[in-house]
Amino acid sequence: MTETREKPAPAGAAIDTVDAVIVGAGFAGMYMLHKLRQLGFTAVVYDAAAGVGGTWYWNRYPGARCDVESINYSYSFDPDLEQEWEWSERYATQPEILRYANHVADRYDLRRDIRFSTRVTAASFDESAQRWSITTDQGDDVSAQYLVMAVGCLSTSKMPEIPGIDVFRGKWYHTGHWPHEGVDFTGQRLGVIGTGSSAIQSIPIFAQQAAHLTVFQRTPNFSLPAKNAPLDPDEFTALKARYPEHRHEARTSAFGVPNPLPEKSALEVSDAEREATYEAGFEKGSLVGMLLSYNDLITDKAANDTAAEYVRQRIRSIVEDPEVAEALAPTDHPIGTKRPCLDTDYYATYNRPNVTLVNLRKTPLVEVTETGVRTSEREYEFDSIVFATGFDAMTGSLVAFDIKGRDGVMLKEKWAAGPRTYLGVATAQFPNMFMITGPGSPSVLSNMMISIEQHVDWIADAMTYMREHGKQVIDPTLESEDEWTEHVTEVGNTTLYPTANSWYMGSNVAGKPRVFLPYIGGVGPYREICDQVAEKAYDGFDLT
Ligand code: N01
Repeated sequence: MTETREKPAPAGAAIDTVDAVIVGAGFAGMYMLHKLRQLGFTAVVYDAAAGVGGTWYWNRYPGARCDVESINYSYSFDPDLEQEWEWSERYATQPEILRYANHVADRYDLRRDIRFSTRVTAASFDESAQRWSITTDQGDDVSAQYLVMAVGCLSTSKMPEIPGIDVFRGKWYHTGHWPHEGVDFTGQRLGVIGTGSSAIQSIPIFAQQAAHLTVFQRTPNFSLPAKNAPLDPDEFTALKARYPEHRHEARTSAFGVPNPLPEKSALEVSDAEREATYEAGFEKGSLVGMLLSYNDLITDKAANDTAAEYVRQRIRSIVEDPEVAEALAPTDHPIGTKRPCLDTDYYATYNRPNVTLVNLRKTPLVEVTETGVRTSEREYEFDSIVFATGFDAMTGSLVAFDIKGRDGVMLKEKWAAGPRTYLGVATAQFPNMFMITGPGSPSVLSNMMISIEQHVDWIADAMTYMREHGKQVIDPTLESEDEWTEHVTEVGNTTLYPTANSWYMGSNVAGKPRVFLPYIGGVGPYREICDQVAEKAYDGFDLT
């Protein structure tokens, strides 16, 4: 017997046996559930949130929006869904994206198989039954043939490693867990720690509310103007007419959005030509557009320097105080090697009289106090503090609860020196466990929607193959895992990414091994590799 065909339980009812347990009800988990249902598999989804949407459920800070264009950041699996949904802006806001996630949940009646407000607490592979046992904090104890981790790449938030947060008498917030009712900082003295994407999006709005805003910056980040605007309905209609081609271009591209690959090096053109190219890229409001201005921006430091300097000049031209401008202009990492941002009025915000930038490179943070924050230089008093300090990216949520594979091996122990995966979708000794956009796959270096759909389809195909071929267990070989893990590192080392201290490298989390986590071989080539593995009867996996 290779499959179970139980009927899905009615909403809220206890379930004890399914084909698949899916952890996470974000875009990955939602599509996985839909796909498995279509194929006649039974599945249940668990999510700690009270609703669907994953990252878009939690990250409700003011200004949160996607920096992949709306026309690309949506599902492509159903042409009817594609045609009926209308995006209002070039870059959709968090509320609009969450509405979309809820629309999808309603449209495909997904909620009846999702257990909300339920956190998975442990999963272990039972060798005798050849199945996973999964427990939750709500008392569920489920047996599943497959465990699908749809936990998201940026979902385990991270606080700064400074003492005193518990003694602060004002209010504090993390951008990744924003209160649903919103927060109004009007009239307040507000401190923000961090200058990554979440901070860069929210700071201009905080500055409009707060009596005074103090931003604590450790590393300046490159940011380009988003040039956000309402979507032109005629243009969107025209795109809808060619959505299949558009999606095909995205699936075969480098980063999961249609963009021609550049042929020229930044170093082979005249200064004037290069300047004009960067200006066009900068004015376009597209990260991929800017980073794909030339073919060597992420591989050659001298080429990268030309783009980085262009952006630094633009920062200097916006920020009036030269000392503040210098502090905001990143010089410690090549552009693109820490996740760059798209913003609306970020740099101009530092021209406001009610905004102060504190350069933590000169005066490091010492502690949070009862009344604010103390640096090596002085104390700052606040009514509220916002921690925009990011996430334990890519692996944090995969090791957040105990996952025990064959011979009692724990995933967090196996990955103590860094994640080891085959194709970023599976890891040896954890049979029948799949990861959607796991480490070692393009994931965060791509349009997540494209990568999610690719993994879900691939996993569903693998499960169907297993069912059709009377197989019970699929497990990558150690050899294929070693080869892939080495390949991910090798390709990463051909780029400038490893030269930066970034969450791509795990270096934002104390004690985390320094390993390049995503796969930079390109979305299109990666898809081909995965397809070839499937075509060769899941080459590199043991199927029993
Ligand atoms: O987090 P981050 P984020 N003392 O890790 C600082 C995606 N995203 O939530 O760089 C002082 O980027 C830290 O400083 P440093 C996107 O992929 C997408 O902003 O480590 N500072 C950094 O400045 C993004 O990259 C969207 O020196 C400390 C900041 O906190 C990812 O999520 C929107 C510190 C953390 O920045 C994460 O973004 C938002 C300390 N002890 C997010 N610890 C869009 O689609 C940390 N910091 C637009």
